[in-house]
Amino acid sequence: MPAESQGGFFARLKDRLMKPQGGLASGFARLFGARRIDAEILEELETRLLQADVGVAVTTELLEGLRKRIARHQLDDIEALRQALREDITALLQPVAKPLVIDRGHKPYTILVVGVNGSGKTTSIGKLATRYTRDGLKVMLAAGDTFRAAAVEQIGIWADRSGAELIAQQSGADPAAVAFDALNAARSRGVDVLIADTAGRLQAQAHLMEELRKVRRVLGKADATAPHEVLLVLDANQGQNALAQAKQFHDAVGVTGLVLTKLDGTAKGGIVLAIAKQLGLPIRFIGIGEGADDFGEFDAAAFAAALIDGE
Ligand SMILES: Nc1nc2c(ncn2[C@@H]2O[C@H](COP(=O)(O)OP(=O)(O)O)[C@@H](O)[C@H]2O)c(=O)[nH]1
Ligand SMILES: [Mg+2]
Repeated sequence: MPAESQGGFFARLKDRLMKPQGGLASGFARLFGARRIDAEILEELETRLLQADVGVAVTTELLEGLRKRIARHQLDDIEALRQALREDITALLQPVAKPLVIDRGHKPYTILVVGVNGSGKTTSIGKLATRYTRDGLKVMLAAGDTFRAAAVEQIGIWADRSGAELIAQQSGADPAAVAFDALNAARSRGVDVLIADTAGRLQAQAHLMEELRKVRRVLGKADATAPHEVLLVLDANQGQNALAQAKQFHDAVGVTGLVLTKLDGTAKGGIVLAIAKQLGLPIRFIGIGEGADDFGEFDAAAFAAALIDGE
């Protein structure tokens, strides 16, 4: 993304994390409002981190780091505390802030998108299609959520809007067959990026994981190197629950990257820190709204600043 629009994106990220209706950053902004460093403020900081679903492990680590520096008189005012916290959070997020690089050596570069129902898979696929077609790439979408008729319609709208091609079958079709056909069609039409949607809910979790494994396997039959990226889409509002989902999907299909959605207005955005620390999986993109442009690459320093700096 050009520097200019990336800057605009982070201004909006900050704005949306700050949303008065329970946004994560609003609590931090109030906390850092002109006060002295004392036991009470650290206590309050701890409470807010836990409320934001940062989790006990990361909260403890952050607080211990700050307490040590306070004891050594390295932080003498609230501004220094705020800056230290921002730097610590940046350092924690940095290792997972790895953008997705489309390897042009694979044609099509194949992205398999997984996640529970409602997490934002299809929307994120639409946003990705918008991004990549704008970059001049030829994009194809595979309507692999054949479970609901509405799902095929929804991805079709995104394909039209973004100018991506669409491969779909009737609802109830085998999603592995859709993926297989799509990969072959993509190859013969010279597509650069193929993005395959999947269902998020089946009769049972075991069923879903089995189906996803099959889609993965079948893609590998059409191209031994595919899929090149397995993107897991997680809804930040799920908080600690998102961590459990990630472990399940990772065990089943081997996740290579994450998309964290709905960071706009969530009170649980602290889960990003827990995910970074505990999963160590690359965070590729974040979603901050329903529109095509409410989407961008994950940047550790920008995210930490949006979280901590307040108004
Ligand atoms: N506010 C907000 N809504 C989102 C975001 N991403 C997706 N949604 C909405 O979440 C709902 C479910 O998204 P969808 O893509 O259909 O989820 P799927 O079932 O995983 O494919 C839709 O109403 C989307 O518009 C986001 O980043 N922010
Ligand atoms: Mg969907």
